[in-house]
Amino acid sequence: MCEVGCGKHDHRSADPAAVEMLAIADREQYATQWSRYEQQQPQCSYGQLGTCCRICSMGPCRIDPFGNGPTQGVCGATADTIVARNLARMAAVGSSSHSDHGRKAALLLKAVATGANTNYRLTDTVKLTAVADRLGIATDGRSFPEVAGDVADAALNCFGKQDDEPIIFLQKFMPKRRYEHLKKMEQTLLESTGATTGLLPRGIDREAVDILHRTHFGCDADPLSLIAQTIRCSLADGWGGSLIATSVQDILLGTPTIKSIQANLGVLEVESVNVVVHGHEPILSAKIVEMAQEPEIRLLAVAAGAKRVNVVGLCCTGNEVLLRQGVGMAGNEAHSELAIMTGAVDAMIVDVQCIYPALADLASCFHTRFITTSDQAKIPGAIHIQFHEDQADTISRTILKEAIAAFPRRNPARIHIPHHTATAIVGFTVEEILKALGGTPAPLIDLIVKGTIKGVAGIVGCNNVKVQQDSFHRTLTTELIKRDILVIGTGCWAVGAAKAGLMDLSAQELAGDGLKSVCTSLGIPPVLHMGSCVDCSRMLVLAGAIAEHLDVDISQLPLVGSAPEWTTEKAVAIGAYFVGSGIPVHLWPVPPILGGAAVTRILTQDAKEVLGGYFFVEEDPIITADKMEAVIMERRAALGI
Ligand code: SF4
Ligand code: MSK
Repeated sequence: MCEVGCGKHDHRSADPAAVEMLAIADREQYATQWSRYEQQQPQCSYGQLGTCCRICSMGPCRIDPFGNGPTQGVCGATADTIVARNLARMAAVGSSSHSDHGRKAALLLKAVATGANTNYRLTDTVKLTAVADRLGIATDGRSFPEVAGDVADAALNCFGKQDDEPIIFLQKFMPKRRYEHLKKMEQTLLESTGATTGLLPRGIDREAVDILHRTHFGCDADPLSLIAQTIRCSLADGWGGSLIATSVQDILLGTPTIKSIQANLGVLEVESVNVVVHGHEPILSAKIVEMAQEPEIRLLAVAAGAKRVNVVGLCCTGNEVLLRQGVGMAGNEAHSELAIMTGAVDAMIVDVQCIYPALADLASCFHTRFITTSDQAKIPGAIHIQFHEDQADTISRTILKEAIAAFPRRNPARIHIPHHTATAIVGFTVEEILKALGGTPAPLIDLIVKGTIKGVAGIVGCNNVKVQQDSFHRTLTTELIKRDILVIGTGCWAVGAAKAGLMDLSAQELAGDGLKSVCTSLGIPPVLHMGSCVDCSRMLVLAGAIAEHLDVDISQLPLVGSAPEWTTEKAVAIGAYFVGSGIPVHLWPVPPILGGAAVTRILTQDAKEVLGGYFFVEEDPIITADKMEAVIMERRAALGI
């Protein structure tokens, strides 16, 4: 509740729409992530430090890093071994989640290319040709389906190949100097430390399985090689699975373009059938947006007494349809329960990742149909309608009919939609950024060299109940643009920034004079929405384009990353592939590594020398901005600019 009792402030969220809904949650005694978090106190400090192990049945073992108790598990594993194994497993899960998403997109591309799936089409053939060219796949005189089939094969081969060559997407998209640097570092690590674990990923599936193997009881106990494999697996995500997901979705669904949208719970409409799409994979949700426009569905909605079907987004599925189809954004992760509490959500359709199981229970208190669609994310209490890509049109219609059927069952007395929305200019893909710059990164580089823009900060990640929702996102972002640092980013950060109005043109006024002048002349906000979590790969590609243009390594560029309210294992993988790509990354909350002194040193200090990127932790957003600016200024000085 509000600490000062005024009802306007709430330590749980910086978003006024959330504060409004939380007052209702308190009044109606709805359980939320915040109430369950309180019930979890005190949380296990061994878990927070990363020093608990339950890898085998001689455990669970736990180690107090301050020396109060045993210094080894039953098998002799040290705190560093345990911390490194736990971290590696987090990265393997995060990497697998993104990459399995990419695999499904690639399989669909193959099916569309061969004609086995006619529910989707090759929407963006310009992107198809660009990806094929980059991969070295012939395009001249060939049909688009032929080329698409080869692109799909190249992508799918990245998952399952068995030789030791780095995956083709990484080979072809990672800038040459970074690639050569990682290759050299593999050799240096071998010579100086005897670490034989490489850094360049051989196969997307293989690197995750490698972690599962090496962290099995009685395998790798060396923190250094465990961390090297963590980086390798994460690079397979960033320059592999996630890049494949982004590239293929652009080919199938269209590369996003710059557009204006509305963000926050106010996008829900009292008079319309509200359908919230939530999760990560846009293959279904894009189809739902499309089918909602069909005459049959529109007529059914009107017959049920509604004005129309209003599809809106949440989390990253929301980001995907927001960027491509311009649908409204209801909120980020911490808004998922609050959306249902408005009493105006007729159906929440979820696919995979970042979906609270609690949503099923909460939906049962309302008329809301909570519909799961993936066998990888089944939730007790939900209605399950399994999605199949080859029946996408039919299944989307079935789902929309469920939502329409729920509409008349609303209880008008329980409807409360906060009237908060903000305008956001979104859709800043690499293609759109380069187009705005005249087709080349040169103008952006000139501005950075002149100091008009000091550098670029990439912010990613989630909401975390341990941080006041969006508060870190808002303060850090505002502070960075004030210092003439262009902010780009994805995921729930992007939604938070959009809701805060930081992606509106009016946010130019918050920027420093240099950044403001650039944004004014280009007609863009100082905070750029680049997409969903897998679209962090767009940031890698942008960094790569700048590095290639300057013929320097990414680790020399005035770039810095942050995941200021991170929650998920995917964020661990993203952070690790940024670091592996040469970009320092700020994290808050503290990752579960502090119980391992050597692991902490490797990730926060040694990594800088080997990779150029490293992690740092900071709780205060202003001090974080100081530290991120310091990274940028250090790199500028090293470049002599
Ligand atoms: Fe304990 Fe070792 Fe088993 Fe972990 S692997 S639970 S440290 S005995
Ligand atoms: S949805 S991974 S809570 S950003 Fe991509 Fe948000 Fe984090 Fe999920």
